[in-house]
Amino acid sequence: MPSRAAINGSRNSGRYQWIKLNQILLRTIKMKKIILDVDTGVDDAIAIMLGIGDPTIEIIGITTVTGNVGVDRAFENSCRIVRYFGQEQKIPVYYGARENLFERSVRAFEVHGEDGLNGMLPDLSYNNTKRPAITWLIEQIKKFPNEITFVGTAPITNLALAVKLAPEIIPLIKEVILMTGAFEFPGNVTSTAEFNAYADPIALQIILDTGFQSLKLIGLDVTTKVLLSQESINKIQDPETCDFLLALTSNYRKLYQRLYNLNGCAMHDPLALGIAIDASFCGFEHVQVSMELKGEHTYGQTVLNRHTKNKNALVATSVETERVINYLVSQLNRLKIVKTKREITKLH
Ligand SMILES: [Ca+2]
Repeated sequence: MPSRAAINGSRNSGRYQWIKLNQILLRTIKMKKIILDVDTGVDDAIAIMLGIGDPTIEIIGITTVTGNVGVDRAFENSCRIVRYFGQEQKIPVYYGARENLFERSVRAFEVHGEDGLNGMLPDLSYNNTKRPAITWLIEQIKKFPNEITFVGTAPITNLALAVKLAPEIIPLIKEVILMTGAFEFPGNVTSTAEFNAYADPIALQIILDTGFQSLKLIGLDVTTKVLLSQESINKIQDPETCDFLLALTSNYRKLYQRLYNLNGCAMHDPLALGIAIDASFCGFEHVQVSMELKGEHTYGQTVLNRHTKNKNALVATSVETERVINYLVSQLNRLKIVKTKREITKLH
């Protein structure tokens, strides 16, 4: 008869092997390499958090651009979020285009606050090196041909510049997924234009003309249906992460309540990253999309055409709202805030 120690040893060894097997499986599954292109306001920050939380993807880097806020702030905010969750050694942040290709300046301070994160992270001076985003982007796409999914949740200036500078990368990108556009839904900057499309419609037209292997557009038609409510955030078990998310989204949720009488704020950017992980969250239609670049009242509109053979994009037309929110909350539940004492002092 084997001794208790031997049985325990055998159990422990079995458990150890099970954990090892899971780790190996996870590494095998975690093959999806993602570059996240952001203009970090509130929902970009939550997309970054989702990317950190989901163990099945690898965010190989974050590129930043002027959009909701200027690129300096977008860069700083992204660095802070990555650092706040202890990922600064794993997820590098790069500094992208200061100017959009279109000269009209548009920001989203009403939604995201002057600093993009509604004053939620302390104003610490980090020694973040401002490594250039566009050259890094080109290098990575060449280094990992047909492996990289590019997820853009901002005006698409960085990728447009990259494909103009190095068109040889175009067939090497596995997939491009963009939070952009309002197709059969009103705009959120003008009555017809969505923010990311409006902020740089010339860049978006370049992307639409490029001919990627796969281009998915996740517009307001679906993102406005995915609402993160206080009740959903309260399901997050780690009290610090829960409090952080409640505070981060507070103004944003109030704005949705005031403007639209809705309980919860739209998860535009997390949905785009979610599609990179599980495309079945949305239904898609293969269509042609063109940018309105001349209209006095319709500038920046994403114009959808079903009546042509020249299709250039898959546009999201439906979304499984509850499944997306459950997924988002489950991944955010994995997060743990990592702070230094100095940061805690500054927060209070
Ligand atoms: Ca964004």
